[in-house]
Formats: sequence, structure tokens, C-alpha cells
Amino acid sequence: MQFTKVAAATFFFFSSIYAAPLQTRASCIETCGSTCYWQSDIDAALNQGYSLLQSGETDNNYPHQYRDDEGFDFPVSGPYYEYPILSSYKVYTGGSPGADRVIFNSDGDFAGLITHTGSSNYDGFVQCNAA
Ligand code: 3AM
Repeated sequence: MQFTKVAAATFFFFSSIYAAPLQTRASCIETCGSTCYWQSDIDAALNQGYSLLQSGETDNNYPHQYRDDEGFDFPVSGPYYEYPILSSYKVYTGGSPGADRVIFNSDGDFAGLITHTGSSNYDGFVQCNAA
């Protein structure tokens, strides 16, 4: 009896530790490469990029205009701007931009997520996918 209780407690302890990373990303909505982002990650990246755009500032040259040479069909009109969204889920404030970008327009409307990961050209982009 005592052994069963200890075994059960041990099981629940380890299952809670190992399940935690899965649970914390369970609300992700869009996948770029192998990274799935929450709505809150996207909002945070967009807000940072748009606030820099409004103040005319940049971090490591971001945000900058995205010309949409790929011809993606975004639901809002341009001109478009790109800002890094990081696979660490931290807000970008300079340094390596990684491969993933949030695209927004001059009104700060969300246009989409795109990524260099999976593009046939090194500098090219593909659209991220619904989770
Ligand atoms: O700012 P963007 O992403 O439009 O061309 C890419 C990038 O332009 C390339 O370097 C430019 C300036 O940062 N680049 C940067 N990170 C990259 C990555 N992870 C990348 N190209 C491919 N993969």
C-alpha cells in the first residue's frame, strides 16, 4: 500500500515536470519552421516593431519595409514592414534576428508571419502555417 502511494506520487511528480513544456506551448497558433507561436508572442513582436516604426527608431535595422517580392496574399493592404519574432519567445531588441518575421502595415495591422526556414533561396521567405 505504502509502495503504491510512493509510486503514484513519483509518477505524478515526473509527469508534471515532463508535461510542462508541452502544456505551456499548447495554445500556439502558427508554426514557422519548427517553432509554434502563441497569439501573445505575435502581439508582443508586432507591438515592439510598430512602436519602433512610429517613433522612427530601429534595432539592428528592424523594422524595415518588406516589399513582398514573394507576392504573398496578405489580408491587409501595404506598405508592409517586417520585424523579427524570435524562437526563444522573447521580444527582439537587437542581435541575431533568427529566421521568423511578423509582417504588419503602416497602421499596425497584422498581415502575417513569414520565415526564411524552408525557403529555396537563402534570403527568400515562405509563409508560416496554422498550427
Ligand atoms: O531582414 P530580412 O529577413 O528581410 O536576407 C535576410 C535578411 O533580410 C538575411 O539577412 C538579411 C538581413 O538580416 N537573413 C538574416 N537572417 C536570416 C536567416 N536566419 C537571413 N536569411 C536566412 N535565414
